[in-house]
Amino acid sequence: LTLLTHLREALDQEQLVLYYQPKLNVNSNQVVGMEALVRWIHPTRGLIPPDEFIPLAEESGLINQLTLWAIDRAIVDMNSIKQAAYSGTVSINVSARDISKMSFVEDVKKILNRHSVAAESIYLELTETAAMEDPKVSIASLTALAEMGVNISVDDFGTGYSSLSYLQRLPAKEVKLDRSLIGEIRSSDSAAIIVKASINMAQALGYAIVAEGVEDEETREYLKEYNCDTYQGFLTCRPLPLDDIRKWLNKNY
Ligand code: G
Ligand code: G
Ligand code: MN
Ligand code: NA
Repeated sequence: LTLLTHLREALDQEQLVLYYQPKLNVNSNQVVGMEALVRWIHPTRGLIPPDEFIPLAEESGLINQLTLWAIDRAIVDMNSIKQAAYSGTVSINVSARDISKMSFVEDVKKILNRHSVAAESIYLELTETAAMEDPKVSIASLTALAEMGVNISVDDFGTGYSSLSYLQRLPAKEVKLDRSLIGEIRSSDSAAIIVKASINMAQALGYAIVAEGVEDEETREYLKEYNCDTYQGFLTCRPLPLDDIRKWLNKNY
């Protein structure tokens, strides 16, 4: 059997699970959201990271089903850990192939309705490259989602061909600065200048900023100084299974 056949079965047999990583306010460390990150718990191979099967899902078209599953599961999971310290908003990663279909908009709406959840409580993350692969349909579907109230988030900003001029064409609420830039703040003056300028420009354009991959307190201090809104990173919490996230919330908040 091929890996793809196994992946199809995995999706049907609940072998895919979502891990969650908190998104926190840079100043207060308040939890403002969670990012869902898929993992494959393979019966013989153990934990398989998304880099090893998402490309396969994208090529085969299985990604459409996988993404809708992830949105549904993330909503159910977040409802189960909503508490005083955490409102329950959740970010799900989506691919070019998801947004290149207008039917995606209706599919998302159905999931939100099924769970009676406000569109504003989900963020859909995608890279700019993904949005520009089939810009006509993608921008139309993203715009329809944004008009419904779904938050659009631009992931991995600062890598590839992402640029602030393309960004203007997307109905995004949030921009996530890639961890390759954030990781260099301490050691490289130019990286620090780029991060600071990107934060200023993106905020002036009206976007909320998330710094990804914050691994130490010193980097967080820089981000405070730069007025960055929120961050994610190993400094505070790695992506964890739902039960461990629940424990982490109970212990820390
Ligand atoms: O969490 P981790 O480092 O393993 O994630 C690796 C990559 O896989 C990241 O780029 C992330 O955006 C992507 N990824 C994780 N979960 C999903 C998912 O549910 N759907 C899609 N399309 N990509 C995901
Ligand atoms: O592309 P995307 O931003 O969705 O990918 C998120 C990936 O980043 C996940 O695989 C997650 O495990 C990883 N990640 C999250 N926080 C950190 C961090 O502080 N350091 C590093 N190296 N990776 C991180
Ligand atoms: Mn992401
Ligand atoms: Na990213």
